[in-house]
Amino acid sequence: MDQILVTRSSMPDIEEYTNEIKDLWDSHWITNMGVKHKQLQKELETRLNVEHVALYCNGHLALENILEALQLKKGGEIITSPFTFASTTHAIIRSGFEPVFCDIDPVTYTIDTDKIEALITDKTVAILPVHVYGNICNVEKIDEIAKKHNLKVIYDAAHAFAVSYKGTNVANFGDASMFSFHATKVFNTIEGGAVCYHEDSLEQRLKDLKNFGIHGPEEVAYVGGNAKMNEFCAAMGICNLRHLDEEITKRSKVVARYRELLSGTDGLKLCPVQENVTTNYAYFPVVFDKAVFGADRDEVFQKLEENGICARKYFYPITNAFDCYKGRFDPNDTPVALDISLRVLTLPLYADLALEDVDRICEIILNLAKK
Ligand code: T4K
Repeated sequence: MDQILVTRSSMPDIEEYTNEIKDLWDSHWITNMGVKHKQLQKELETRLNVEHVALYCNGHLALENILEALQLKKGGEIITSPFTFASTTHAIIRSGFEPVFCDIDPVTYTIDTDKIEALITDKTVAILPVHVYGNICNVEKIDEIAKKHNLKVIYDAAHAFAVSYKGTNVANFGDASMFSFHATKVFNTIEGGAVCYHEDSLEQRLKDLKNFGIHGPEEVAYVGGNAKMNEFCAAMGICNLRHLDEEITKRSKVVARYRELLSGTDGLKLCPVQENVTTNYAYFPVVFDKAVFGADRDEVFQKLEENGICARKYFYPITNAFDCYKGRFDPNDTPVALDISLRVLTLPLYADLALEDVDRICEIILNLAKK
């Protein structure tokens, strides 16, 4: 039996993709903001209904670039949560800021907005919340806190492409949002990412920063790197965008089946459906309580693996417990995040995951439950 991995990249038919890239053989223009790049950028601005989209070679560099472009005071503190992928915290530190870790809400696993204000000091320059698993942060409360304390808000929306709240696409919240278009995401450009933002003045700075800081033929304005999206990735994005709605519908069926089979099991917690949110069904996290369920996360992980099913411990360890930050942060400062990270497992989820496979995965899990 084939292995089932935590996810599988969505890809268009090969003919559709080869057709899309044919004209690149005529132009020989294969990177540095070519026609595909421009087309995808425009299509995303329309789709997300946002003023500006800047495309990147990946989400991580998109995040580093927006942190740089906002010209925040270097060395300043950025309030964020540790229950996320390595990228979020690394981007803050690599960009010359100090992360200040706020605990997470035990229901959505996003930043606990009741705990943000106590962490604000005269060094705080921004808040960087994560729409983790595509669960939307409390954007209204974050906006209120940011306005009151004059802070910038940059969302890590890596998981939240195509998600909307009260009819507004999430790309519109805060000063900027970063999306990942990595192969593992609901919408992929092979590797890729984007920053969505409102302020016109950021446009040129972001363009310069992702292209070595080059502002004109004879002017280098910033110490920039290279973070441009190439034409082959942009072409993949153009193709995948055509199928996005269909992809999300297929994912919704997989999630519905998981919910049908796992909901109501004692000691097994699923994320509730968020009110007023149109979701993208990006991840399916399950949190185990061994005392009630009968097995812990690691036992479930192991049993699935023995059956060729590779679930993942997203997000364990939490970023403030990483080896590379040993002694610098204390994961006990964020006890909810620490606890969830020890008990969570994200189950396989992708558009073409067969419902029979979902049944099998659930059966293996439920067989571990206390009888
Ligand atoms: N912020 C957050 C909150 C993020 O989650 C991420 C990325 C970022 C920022 C940074 O965005 P990017 O710079 O990556 O655009 C994966 C992804 O590499 C990473 O993009 C993602 N988050 C993270 C949550 O998951 P790994 O180390 O788990 O990847 P890997 O290679 O183990 O792949 C996972 C599964 O995906 C495989 O078992 C099979 C499937 N897969 C993988 C690849 C590479 C495919 O089907 N096709 C593929 O090409 O990090």
